[in-house]
Amino acid sequence: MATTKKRSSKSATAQTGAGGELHQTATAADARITTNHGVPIGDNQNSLKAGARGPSLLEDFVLREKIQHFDHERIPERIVHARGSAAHGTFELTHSLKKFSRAKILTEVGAKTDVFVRFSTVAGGAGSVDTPRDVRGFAVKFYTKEGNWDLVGNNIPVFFIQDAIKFPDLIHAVKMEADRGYPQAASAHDTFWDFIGLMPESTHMIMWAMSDRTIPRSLRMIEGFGVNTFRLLDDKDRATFVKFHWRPKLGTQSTCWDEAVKIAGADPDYHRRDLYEAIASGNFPEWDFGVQVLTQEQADKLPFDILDATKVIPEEMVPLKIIGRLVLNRNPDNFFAETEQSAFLPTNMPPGIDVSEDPLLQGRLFSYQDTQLSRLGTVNFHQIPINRAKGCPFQNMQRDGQMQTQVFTGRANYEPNSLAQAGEQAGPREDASAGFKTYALPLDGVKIRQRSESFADHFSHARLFYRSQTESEQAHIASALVFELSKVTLPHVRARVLANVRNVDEDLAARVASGMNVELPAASKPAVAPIDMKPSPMLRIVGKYPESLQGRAVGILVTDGADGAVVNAVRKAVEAEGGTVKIVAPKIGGVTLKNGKVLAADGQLAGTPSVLFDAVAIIVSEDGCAELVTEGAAVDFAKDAFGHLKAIGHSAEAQPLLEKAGVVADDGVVLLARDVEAFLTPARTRQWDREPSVRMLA
Ligand code: HDD
Repeated sequence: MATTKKRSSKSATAQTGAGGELHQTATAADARITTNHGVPIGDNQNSLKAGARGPSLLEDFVLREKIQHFDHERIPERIVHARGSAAHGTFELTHSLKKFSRAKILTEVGAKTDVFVRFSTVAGGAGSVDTPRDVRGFAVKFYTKEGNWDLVGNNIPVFFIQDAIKFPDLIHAVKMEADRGYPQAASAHDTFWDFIGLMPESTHMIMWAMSDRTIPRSLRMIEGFGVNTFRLLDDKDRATFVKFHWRPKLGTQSTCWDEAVKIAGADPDYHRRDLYEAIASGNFPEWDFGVQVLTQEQADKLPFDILDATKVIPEEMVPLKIIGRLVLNRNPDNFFAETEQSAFLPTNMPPGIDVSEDPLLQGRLFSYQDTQLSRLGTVNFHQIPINRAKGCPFQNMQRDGQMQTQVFTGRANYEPNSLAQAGEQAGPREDASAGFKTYALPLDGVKIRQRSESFADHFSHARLFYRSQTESEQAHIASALVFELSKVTLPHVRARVLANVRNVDEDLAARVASGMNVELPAASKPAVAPIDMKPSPMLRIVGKYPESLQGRAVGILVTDGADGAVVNAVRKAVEAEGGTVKIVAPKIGGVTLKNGKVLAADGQLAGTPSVLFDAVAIIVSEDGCAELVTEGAAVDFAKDAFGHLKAIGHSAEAQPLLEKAGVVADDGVVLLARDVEAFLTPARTRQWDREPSVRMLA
């Protein structure tokens, strides 16, 4: 496997890995299983008993240790973002931000910094599926020379609420309902929409959440955003504001809703597997890193407050500057040790980066450190290898605590001290010039619990987002709202949401009401009348991703007697463009081709539906097709591919199956000859034009 580092196997027990972590390995020379304390075990099959058929003895420390350790294997899952998948990688700065920041990570062009990135869903538990409609977390830990920098973002640039004090309410509302314990990993239920309707500030985020961005095709195809506004500080401690962005090289791509639902059954680990397999096969996912930098004066001129996390700064107003590149190139060796124990803290920032007064961010500065204590159980969680600052030394006068693994020498556990004068180790000292500094923000005010008036506009940005979308993206937002609100059982909750949506766009509200066959309520009264901003095409997905087979998967359904030359031609062409091919056959043992050769299958038809692919080819013989038309999984294979707007290449013999599946000829349905180019063109994208013929959109 390209990504798994070969580690030398000199010792039988433990070695130090790339990140200073201990790796447990065994060699042929000494592969003895031991207790946790190193005592070799003579029998790992039988417990110690009073006679062969008698009760077990308390004396059996081997049994007790093994069972006890097992009993304690689980730790509390994250209260949010519990389900995640992660990878190691490298960040390389391509353009310096020296003018604005003194952080080395933002100024040393060409320097490569190790990173660990964890993607996640928000609402579901650790064992939930990968493809619910949900925001995706995009948390990056940079192991910089000046300490860890954790940029803990999402794939959506705004948030539901403006003030952290509402976070527990938001999460309680979206998670499974308190009395019944369902639904799992779903926002389509009463309590979520009840909260949303009562919090009009969430309307902008709702537009994003109902868009296709929350049903991504792959974690390799999501954007990332720091969401909150941060500050950069230059070497004279002058400040500018900054927003951070990640742009996937493969473009932002999504599934269809019906497809996402079916993937959840076909492969609950769809995104995790996709990320793991891409990295394992050397197709390293890549993102551009961009910043929007703006001064206080520029911020003052904007028609919204940049400290309000429910607002975006349109790129048309403040352009995005690409300054770096992130590549994920190594899978974790151990899911628990790395992915599960990784702890991201928005408070981890090197000198030259600072927070803003955004009240959502301010609350985050407490929550993450605090949550690790209940999750990882000790103030020493920073010593867990994945969390350790490894780009630089870390040293201070903090001592002891549970699970302390450092062995300190000398007496210097306080500061200042004069022990050096006696020739003893004096320990570290503060660095007034290059150490972390907080921006000296002039402040003048009274203590008050009040939302700033500049946060009062809750609809202009929702309107901006909706009106910036293409027609089909707008239809998806309307349909998603219909789906979600149709699962709401309380009519007054639906009505309140609709009343808010009327302030976004009257047509959208009317479509959603009609999609539910309910009356349109009066519009809610906005605190501030929404304004119409110039549409921002940068907020779209459709038309923005590169039309390419790079990173895409093509499934080829074959039967006995299929033409192997056509199968090979498709495979060669797809792989040449960076796509992957999987052979799907009625039986896992494969098929015997027309030329008598056996073609092995990668997946059996019933377990490998077309939802797992971006495009499909159906290359079958006449007899093979006659069998497939009586097989529901084969009919669904073609029907779903068509319904999910995928290209279908097929042999002439596949026609009866296509007819049974209701596949109608269009530009995306291509008769395959040896020259497969005609299939590749539609296979590089989705057939959006087909959508009105296969789906009743709201
Ligand atoms: Fe959060 C985890 C992203 C607001 C409290 N958050 C967490 C993770 C991501 C985000 C990606 C998973 C990190 C990982 O992979 O381990 N959260 C965000 C973004 C927010 C945001 C982009 C809005 C700008 N979060 C937010 C608020 C609070 C929290 C307002 C609390 C006041 N978030 C947490 C947490 C978590 C967390 C409870 C759970 C696990 C963890 O921190 O380490 O502390």
